[in-house]
Amino acid sequence: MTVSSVLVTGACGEIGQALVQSLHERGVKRIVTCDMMPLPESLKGMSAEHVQGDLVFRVKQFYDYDFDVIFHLAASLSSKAEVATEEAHRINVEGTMQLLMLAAYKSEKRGKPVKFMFPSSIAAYGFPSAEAKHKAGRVKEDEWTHPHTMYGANKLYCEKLGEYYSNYYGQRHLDENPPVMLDFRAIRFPGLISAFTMPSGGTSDYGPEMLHAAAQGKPYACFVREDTQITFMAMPDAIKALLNLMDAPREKLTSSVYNIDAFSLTAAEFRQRAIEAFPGAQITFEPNRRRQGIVDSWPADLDDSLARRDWAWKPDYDMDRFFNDYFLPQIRKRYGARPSLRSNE
Ligand code: AKB
Repeated sequence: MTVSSVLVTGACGEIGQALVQSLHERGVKRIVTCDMMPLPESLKGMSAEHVQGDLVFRVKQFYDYDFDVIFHLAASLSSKAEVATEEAHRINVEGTMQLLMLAAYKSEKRGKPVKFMFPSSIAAYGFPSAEAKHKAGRVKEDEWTHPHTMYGANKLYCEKLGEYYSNYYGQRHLDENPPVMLDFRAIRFPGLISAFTMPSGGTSDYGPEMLHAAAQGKPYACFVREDTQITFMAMPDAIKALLNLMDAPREKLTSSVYNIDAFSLTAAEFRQRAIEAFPGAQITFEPNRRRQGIVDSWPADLDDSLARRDWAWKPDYDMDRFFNDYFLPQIRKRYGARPSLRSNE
């Protein structure tokens, strides 16, 4: 699909930075970025315009722009959202609703659907206990959607809002000549790990935090138990998924919301991998009751067969390839050899 004009909100976040780079490499003509933060130096030549500020108050400005695709990545993540719930609701729900209304208006006006790409999350699920989660195994999109967190509830509700604005907004679908509606597509992401950026405010952060700390020779106290298990994915696969779903023909899609999966491992297995790669890494476990509760409510594994069937989803990185072909080579380039280990190596 030829995309000429794109808006990326949350462009300075982890997914945002990687996505802007990929859109630029694809030759997208005009990439407009929006974030609370100034654009990092590395992205400056790639964004035609950077709108800095609170999205909720910036959306009005975008009524003068034309976008083929909106990637709405701006969000307050799960751990942060639990300590500032009202603020999280405003960012996660109000921001999304404002943008959906913009996309609905633009789709109708130009007579062509604006694609609205939305990163949802494993946080949309909620198990009553760690036992129930392990018993359930791989979870399908319509199972266990009882989130325990503000962030998860926000994501699940925004999926519903997206479906509403795409299909039923103002009951216009019942008109004799229904207007063109927007095209909403969401992915429920597992925990993501980038070799280039660090997450902040999330609860799956213990995975990337542990690996980045080990690579830098810093001690790390993991905030969840050793047996904690959720599913993770390499950042390049997350970007590939967003772009593949964007490119998928609408008629092939049987859902607006898709699970994607790559590899599932426990915090103890993460530690083992980190120690093998960085001998001498100091990783201890000091579970935090509240953050532990959040990950205990998230699935250990996702069933992504719908995405595999409808738009040929397949991750490039399983657990071994993630460590050997992506994370370790990149992270070694980034941090170099650890001074504290040089004498032992
Ligand atoms: C978080 O931990 O909040 C996010 C997520 C799993 O959506 N990384």
